[in-house]
Amino acid sequence: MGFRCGIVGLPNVGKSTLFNALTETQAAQAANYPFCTIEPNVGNVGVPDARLDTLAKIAGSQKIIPTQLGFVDIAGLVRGASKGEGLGNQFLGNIREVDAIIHVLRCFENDDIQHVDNRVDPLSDADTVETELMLADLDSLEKRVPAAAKKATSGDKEAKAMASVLGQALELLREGKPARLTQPKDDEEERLFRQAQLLTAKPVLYVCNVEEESAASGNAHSARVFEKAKAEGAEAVVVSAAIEADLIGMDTEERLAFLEELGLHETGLNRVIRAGYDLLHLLTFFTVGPKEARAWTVHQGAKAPEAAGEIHSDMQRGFIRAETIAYDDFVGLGGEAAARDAGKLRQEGKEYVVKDGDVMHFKFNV
Ligand SMILES: Nc1nc2c(ncn2[C@@H]2O[C@H](COP(=O)(O)OP(=O)(O)O)[C@@H](O)[C@H]2O)c(=O)[nH]1
Ligand SMILES: [Mg+2]
Repeated sequence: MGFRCGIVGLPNVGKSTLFNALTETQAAQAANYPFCTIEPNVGNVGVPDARLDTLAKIAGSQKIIPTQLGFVDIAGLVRGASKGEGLGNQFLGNIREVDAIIHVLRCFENDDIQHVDNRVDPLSDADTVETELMLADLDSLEKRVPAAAKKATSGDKEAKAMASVLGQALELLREGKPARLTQPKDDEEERLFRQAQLLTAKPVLYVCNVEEESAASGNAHSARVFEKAKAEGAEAVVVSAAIEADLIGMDTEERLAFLEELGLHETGLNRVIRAGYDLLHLLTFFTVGPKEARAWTVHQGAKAPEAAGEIHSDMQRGFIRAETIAYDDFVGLGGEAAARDAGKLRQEGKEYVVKDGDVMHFKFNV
């Protein structure tokens, strides 16, 4: 399906450093996985998940294949981007296409690296970026809302629902608030709202890029970002892009020693990837066998045939049932055969809503 997070932020805050670390480190780590950089600024990375290793060990799988998440390094945000300044239009188009936004904020002091406004102030930086995104949404809605309202007068149900959510979003933006505060009334409005692809409707993760010494505990700048995130119901993580860049090319042992020295338990990248994944309201299910243990991604709320379709469209088309074992049962009982004997292998049909951690095996006929 290909879920993507777009990395945005002002120039010189560490976006490309983070993006390169994400893709290069993962490329080296996932040696048995066909890593792909689709375009120079787009890369897919494996989502770290300890459960997959546990399942593979139990099943004696030869190969481990993590599920993937896409990242896009989106350059070109400057003040005035919403009016086409800099790479404005291209920038906005790139953001429109991603599912979630990773907003990198400069939280490190370093006189050698120029800040566009000659000061380190992540909250003000965040405002600058968010203002551009809100202006762009406002601009597009000022045109779309009257058109939608006109169409709604015909009595068409979908047109009415669209006019309602877009109208709500426009009100919010006029008050200087992001469109993500819009409250769709039902699933239909929710779907139409997503379809509208407003920039400020996308979920946001703030990444505080701090100096090396603050990677473990954050600093005063990142603390302010965390407060902001909390007030907005958004997520934030602390990373040092410089450390992540240093980790490129180290083997697992070197990496662990280096991280320990810095008081870190895992790479910041792992935390960014997982937080990005959480942001998208996704869940993971597994397929496990002697050949490979593999993780797959679907939206929360997806039913069994849709999950089957992630593996192959034939499996969705000819879906019969899904033999399903909960992760805890699979691990607790020690594998598929034992879970089956204990009556923990369930036969689930078309209406089954997939749960995070399900180990699944699809029966299909085409
Ligand atoms: N000291 C320090 N420098 C950094 C850090 N992250 C990025 N930089 C440097 O800041 C400059 C801009 O980084 P870059 O990733 O290209 O920023 P972008 O414009 O947001 O893509 C480069 O010279 C980086 O080496 C960091 O965490 N600490
Ligand atoms: Mg860059």
